[in-house]
Amino acid sequence: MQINASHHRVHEKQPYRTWYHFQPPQNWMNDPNGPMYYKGVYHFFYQYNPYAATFGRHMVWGHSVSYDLINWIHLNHALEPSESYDINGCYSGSITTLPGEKPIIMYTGSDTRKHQIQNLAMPKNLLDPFLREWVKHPQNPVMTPPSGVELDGFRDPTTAWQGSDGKWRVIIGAKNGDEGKALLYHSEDFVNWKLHYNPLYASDSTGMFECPDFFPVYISGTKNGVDTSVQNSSVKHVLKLSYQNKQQEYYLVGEYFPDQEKFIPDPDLGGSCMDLILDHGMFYAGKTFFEYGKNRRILWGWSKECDTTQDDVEKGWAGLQGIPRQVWLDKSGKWLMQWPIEEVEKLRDKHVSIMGEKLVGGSTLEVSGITASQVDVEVLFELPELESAEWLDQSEVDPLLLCSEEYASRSGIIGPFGLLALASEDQAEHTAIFFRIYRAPNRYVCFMCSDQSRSSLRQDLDKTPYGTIFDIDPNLKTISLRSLIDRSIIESFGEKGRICITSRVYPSLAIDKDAHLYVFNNGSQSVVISELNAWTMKKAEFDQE
Ligand code: DQQ
Repeated sequence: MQINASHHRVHEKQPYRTWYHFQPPQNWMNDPNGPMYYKGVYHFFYQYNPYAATFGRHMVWGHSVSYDLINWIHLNHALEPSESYDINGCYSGSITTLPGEKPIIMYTGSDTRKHQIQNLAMPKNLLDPFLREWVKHPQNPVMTPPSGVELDGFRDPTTAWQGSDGKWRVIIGAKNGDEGKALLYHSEDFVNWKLHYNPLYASDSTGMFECPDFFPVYISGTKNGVDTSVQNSSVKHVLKLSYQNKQQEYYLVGEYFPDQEKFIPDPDLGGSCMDLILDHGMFYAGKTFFEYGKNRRILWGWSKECDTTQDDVEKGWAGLQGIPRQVWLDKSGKWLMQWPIEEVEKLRDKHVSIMGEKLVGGSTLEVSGITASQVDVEVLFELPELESAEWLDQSEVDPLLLCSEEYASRSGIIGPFGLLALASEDQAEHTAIFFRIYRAPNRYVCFMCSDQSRSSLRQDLDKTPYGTIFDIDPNLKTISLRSLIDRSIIESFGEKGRICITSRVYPSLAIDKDAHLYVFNNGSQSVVISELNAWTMKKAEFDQE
């Protein structure tokens, strides 16, 4: 039975509601759950509070379906608290497709005592193309917190994978104090699960590993994805963990040895590479799925609001999902690449381009002729000789500090250069997404930042700037930036998807027709806009069944 959702009307003037990023009609949404492609239909489930625009005690699994991952039909909730084992919330989980094309949800229930336990649910009718109704398994719960794990720190099952011995394996996120654990369970029948004596991975200072995700990636550098159960010499494995203490998405690339149930992360990347983080901005609880038809692995992630709870209540909603991203292992074998799924390009409408335009130091150029509040923009910058870059003493570098303090407006040598998105005409409001290149002993490094500090004249917002530093090829001639701008979200992809940063912003002037988009260069060396293409984005369709 469907919970009677609150009919709080979403505020009429909604400059921050997105045109093409997924959101339900109203109320609070957080983690993506159980994404899958099944018989021609994409399913997307999500943590949802049907009663309010804030997180609540009775979280349900919202459910929407799509034929293209861009236009969606919202359905009734797939799971709602109803039994003693999930009465305090149906929390995050995943879907595995069992032999005979039978999808099964494993999700965390918060029980009568708020202990976290794992449960199963199956579609009521496999012939329903939208799999609208889900039935909870009679043997729930199938896992309860083992010893050495906190009773409310045992959640978020991954998609399961099957070993060559035919057994299913699944990871459950867990914690004990500051210790995070990726617990591994085995099962012959998906119902009776046995804890493996060692966690697949553990750390001592991260806090809870929320929303783990574990999947193989080809080492050849191809963009093709691979099924979660594949294990052979052509793949490495990625273990993605949402560190609760840091509220950020970390991942490890390494070797998985199923016989010993060991995952050994590759040794330190060395150089100036920081920890591997999926997205340096507001992007959390990510989850991937493999799509057979198009042979790709797709990542979803939740982008939380940075305004106040009061704002959310007034808006009547909170939470967005990033545009789904294709993920693959870079040909270096060291990090993941991410790129918005090609389907988003269907929404591209009015197009403008700039070719071969030199941007001298201190200059700004408007990208006019588009609706700058919802844009897909791709720009390729031609760089000057890297030898001219300024020196950086890396021991003193904190990228976040460097990105802040209106760093984009200060002059350097090669950069800062990039985009001013959602800018007011006088540029008093803008979000600067930019690069700056430095020399370091034996190498060159690049900063990429997304700086919200001037994103709004409003004072009561979280405007923390985001950024990172990464090594670049000393022969690098060009660097690329793509931003998906959508009213209150800017997803940016640097260097063809090597670095991703998602920002949430709430301009007070730069809204609707009053938003502008600029390219800028504050480095003393000129950079050339080798090619820039920008498209106004059409509205995606979100229908309620
Ligand atoms: N959100 C869910 C949990 C998960 C957390 C509850 C991560 O299952 O650990 O809504 O954002």
